[in-house]
Amino acid sequence: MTDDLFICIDHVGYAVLNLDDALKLHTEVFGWRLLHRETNVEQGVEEAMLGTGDQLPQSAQVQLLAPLDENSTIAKWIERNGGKGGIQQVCYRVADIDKVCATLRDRGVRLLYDTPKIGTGGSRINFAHPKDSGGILLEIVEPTH
Ligand code: V0V
Repeated sequence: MTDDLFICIDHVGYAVLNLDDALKLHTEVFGWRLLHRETNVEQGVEEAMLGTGDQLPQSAQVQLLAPLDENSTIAKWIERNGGKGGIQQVCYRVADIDKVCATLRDRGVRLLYDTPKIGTGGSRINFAHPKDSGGILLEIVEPTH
């Protein structure tokens, strides 16, 4: 057991305009394998997780995030980015999200949610505000297994 806060980079999240088009590019051209796909209404996204293994969680996956509607945080991000997709977030994997969130709060980092929300595959997620993490939207995930 170490004192490390984070285990590894879990995934990098790409905002995309159309999930099927982006999937075609990232699987057929770049050769990633589609590991998981779901709609998360609370987060306003249709998402796909890409990796090299057969099941979650893989190290350093690629997550494609398409907006469900114009109110989605992803739609707002794309609009602010001149109507184009791009890297919207980086996600760090943790073993105990409640403990890590408490430590980050103690260190002055504002987290977006008081308690974690549900993310990919039933995982528990929270986000550090970009203003407190060097301008990068930082997601923290505790996978289900
Ligand atoms: C906004 N800002 C960003 C940013 N989004 N900076 C870096 N990366 C981003 N992705 C900056 C923006 O330019 C402003 O800077 C400032 O933050 C506040 O922006 P705002 O317009 O006032 O706020 P909003 O409405 O854009 O909201 C920003 C936040 C929002 C971060 C609060 O995007 C949010 O709630 N995100 C967390 C949820 C999320 O991203 N869900 C989709 C992924 P200036 O102009 O003031 O300097 S769902 C997911 O990852 C799942 C399901 C999963 O992994 O399992």
